[in-house]
Amino acid sequence: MSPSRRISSWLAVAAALLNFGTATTQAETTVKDFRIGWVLANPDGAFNKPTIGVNGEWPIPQLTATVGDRMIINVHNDLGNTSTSLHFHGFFQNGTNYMDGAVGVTQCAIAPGSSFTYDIHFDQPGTYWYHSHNGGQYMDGLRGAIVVHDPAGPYEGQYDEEIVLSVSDWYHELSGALIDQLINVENPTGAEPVPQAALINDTQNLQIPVQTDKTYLVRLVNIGGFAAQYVWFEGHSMRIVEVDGVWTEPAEADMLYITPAQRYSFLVTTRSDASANFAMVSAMDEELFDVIPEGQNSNVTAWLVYDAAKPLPEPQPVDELEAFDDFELVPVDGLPIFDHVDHSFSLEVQMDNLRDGAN
Ligand SMILES: *[C@@H]1O[C@H](CO)[C@@H](O)[C@H](O)[C@H]1NC(C)=O
Ligand SMILES: *[C@@H]1O[C@H](CO)[C@@H](O)[C@H](O)[C@H]1NC(C)=O
Ligand SMILES: *[C@@H]1O[C@H](CO)[C@@H](O)[C@H](O)[C@H]1NC(C)=O
Ligand SMILES: *[C@@H]1O[C@H](CO)[C@@H](O)[C@H](O)[C@H]1NC(C)=O
Ligand SMILES: [Cu+2]
Repeated sequence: MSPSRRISSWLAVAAALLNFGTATTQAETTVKDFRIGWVLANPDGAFNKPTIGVNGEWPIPQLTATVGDRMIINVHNDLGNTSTSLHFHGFFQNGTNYMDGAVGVTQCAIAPGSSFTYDIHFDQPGTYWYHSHNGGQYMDGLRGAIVVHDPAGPYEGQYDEEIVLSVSDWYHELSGALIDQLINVENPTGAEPVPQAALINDTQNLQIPVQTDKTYLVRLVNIGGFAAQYVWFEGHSMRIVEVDGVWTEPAEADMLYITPAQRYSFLVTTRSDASANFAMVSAMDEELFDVIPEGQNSNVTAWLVYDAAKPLPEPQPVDELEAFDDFELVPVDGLPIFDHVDHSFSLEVQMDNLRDGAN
């Protein structure tokens, strides 16, 4: 047991004692050791690409907690040739800016060969994600989902199981080269590099086992770098209940539009018979792309698998990509909208070119 583990278990005892009598669950402290290093990965079947993994594995682990829990992550940078960091996306980090991972803004990069310990308090419920916040590095693979369970949540008891899914985009080049293409005199409009493939759960053709007559809470997070995606399930509708860590009134949707960093949770009720399997499709919004790379896989399919012995049907083309309008979502917290403004000021923001012509 390392000294930090011993200290943290004492803190966990203290935290549990403080919680005693006030809550039905006790806050837990978990300790993780993350050695961040290069691995090879080929999620789109094109070729093995150098990819940033954790403890020799990729995709990197999902972080799972319950509101009030604390997680201590000892990060060691094994990358050898580049610095790194971790950012816990969506958490307020009130008073703990230096744990926020934004390199050059709130913390220094973790240099090759050195370590940094993150001490994260998961005080907000919902679906989040974590990723490198050093240049464009998370596009090289250092990105994963975070789930913070909410025992007092408004939908507790209304679903049988939880399914966590990511959508993302995959580039065939490393982020350093992509940033060079983006901020470049040859690219005065600032057109973003276009990804080669869409992924669900950092792979393609994922099979998601489901059972009949069950309600699943699906937590969906876009951990991609650039592409917003349209997401739908054939033969099933979605009842949205969370967006970006905020519980919402239930809202029926057939298709979602999810941008990088955005999260949705929705309830899906399965069918009563297991006679067929159903496609889930995630389609990158091609209107974002300046050019479509040769051989791009802009759509990715997964399946709700009721019966593994039955075929996995090809998805049907959709005539119109028409997604749920998230402005219609209503938060359950009932906070009134501010009714007046005391003082307002305007900020003008524009894309422009530097003196050397780069955007
Ligand atoms: C860093 O190492 C990886 C893995 O060996 C390699 O693919 C990548 O090109 C290197 N990056 C730089 C900037 O040297
Ligand atoms: C942040 O923390 C301070 C000090 O504990 C507290 O006074 C403040 O209300 C917190 N802010 C938010 C938004 O929670
Ligand atoms: C999808 O990825 C998440 C990790 O974010 C994992 O918890 C889940 O089990 C994966 N789903 C399947 C069907 O493999
Ligand atoms: C992706 O799916 C949409 C909806 O069915 C379709 O319009 C589009 O042509 C597909 N894209 C590709 C490259 O197959
Ligand atoms: Cu983020």
